[in-house]
Amino acid sequence: MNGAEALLRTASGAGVDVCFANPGTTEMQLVAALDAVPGMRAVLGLFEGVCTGAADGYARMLRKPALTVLHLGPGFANGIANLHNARRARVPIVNLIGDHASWHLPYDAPLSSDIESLARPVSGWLRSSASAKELARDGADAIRAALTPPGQIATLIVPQDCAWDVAEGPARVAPAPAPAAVSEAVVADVATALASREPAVLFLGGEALGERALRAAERIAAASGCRVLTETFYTRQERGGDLPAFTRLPYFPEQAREALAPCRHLVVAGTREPIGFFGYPDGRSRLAPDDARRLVLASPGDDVAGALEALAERLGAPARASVAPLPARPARPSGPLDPARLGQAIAALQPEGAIVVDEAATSGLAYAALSAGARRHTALALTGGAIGQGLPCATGAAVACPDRKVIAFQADGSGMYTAQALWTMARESLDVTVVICSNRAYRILQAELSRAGIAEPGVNARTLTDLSHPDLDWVALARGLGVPGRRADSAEAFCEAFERALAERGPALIEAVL
Ligand SMILES: Cc1ncc(C[n+]2csc(CCOP(=O)(O)OP(=O)(O)O)c2C)c(N)n1
Repeated sequence: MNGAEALLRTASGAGVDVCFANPGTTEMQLVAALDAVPGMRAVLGLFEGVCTGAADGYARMLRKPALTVLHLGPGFANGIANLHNARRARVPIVNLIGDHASWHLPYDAPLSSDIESLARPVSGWLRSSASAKELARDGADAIRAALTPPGQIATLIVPQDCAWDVAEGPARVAPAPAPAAVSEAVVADVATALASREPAVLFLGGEALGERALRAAERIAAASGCRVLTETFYTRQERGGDLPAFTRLPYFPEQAREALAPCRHLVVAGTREPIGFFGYPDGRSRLAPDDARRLVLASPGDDVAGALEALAERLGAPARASVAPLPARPARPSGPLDPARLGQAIAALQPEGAIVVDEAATSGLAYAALSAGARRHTALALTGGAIGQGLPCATGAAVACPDRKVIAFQADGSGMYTAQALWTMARESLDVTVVICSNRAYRILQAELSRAGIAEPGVNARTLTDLSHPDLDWVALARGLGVPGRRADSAEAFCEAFERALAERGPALIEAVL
């Protein structure tokens, strides 16, 4: 057996059996090994950002890594933006990057580059393999590193001679550590602060947005009177049905500061304290009042749900509490299509158990609130702000969960970064309904121009924020990539097209003209 096969047998033995790939000559032994190892599923992405974004979506749903196989420095570089998002999402991914044979490297062949320098900023664990005999062990270490709570990106550079030389066989992956238990002292400290009944906010993110944690948070709110706010751009949130509907922290800093005040105690669980997405000339970064006391109940990598439950117990909370009535499912809308009606339609019609990937940007604001009243679903958001994540993430989520409907709620500008994902959806018959918010603009940037005081943007500023001339034809683009598409320009037409897409299996796209 060669090194490549030993590596992939190691992965398969650890249950890592999906590979999102865009290979080249340096990865040919890895490609061949994908067939030598039974049960491996290779999925081709036509751009590396599709592979890395798909690995992110897959990991969010299954909490285990997929492999990516990427070609040298340039191929990896094409995948970095979505690895940035995945790093922010704290998900496990194992990247395998082929490199030239070790003896070929000194000659600086055309595709040679400093792969380690490219990989380091997005990799929690990084290694270049030294020999075929060590490759399987390196792979096992990479998988364990990826699965170390809360989850991280592990990147293994595979010089081609390591892949083709003879190896000894697969290695065993040591179990990753469990999430760390939060100490009673921390729980007691937070309980004392909340019991003071001074204005307090419980800020939930990361693993605190799962069902157990959300129900515990509701009990804490009932017992202490604190307010609960959730992260703006979460990795994964369970929503709808009978789950508590907490307010999401607004994106713009003025609104976020208003939502957080008044607040004497800021208790953070599963994430970090909220920080503005950007700095503005006012020089402020933090969103909670400066004089609020910061308390970290549980950090990423801790047993977040366990900590919230312990806090609820400590506060003597009732076993089941409800602090606000459950929002009603919105009615099916009618009339001209706009972001509000679009959000209403999706929230009204989305099926039980859907996975909703939200990269709808400004068109998704209404939906973000209304979806609290939708049927029970799992929502995935853009964690790192690097746009072009939605369609790949939906692809990976659909590979991970073939029995659940995936809805890719997608802004048009962001969608164009990685539109190639549609082809992978078609080829793999993935059950994804793609809704394109066709506002034909980089609307958020137009809003930012006006926030910067530019009331009348000049011709260049207009050019750089407008997507018309020519209008993108998403139905034609989808058809060209193998996905049937329809265009809707009224709420009625959208609802009809959406229901039809939901009723069928396989990918479908609706261009919602806004
Ligand atoms: C990789 C990357 N490139 C550029 C940007 C800057 N950027 C932020 S939002 C945006 C445009 C978003 O437009 P669209 O997706 O159509 O959503 P809309 O604002 O119209 O709702 C751009 C270019 C970014 N965030 N990430």
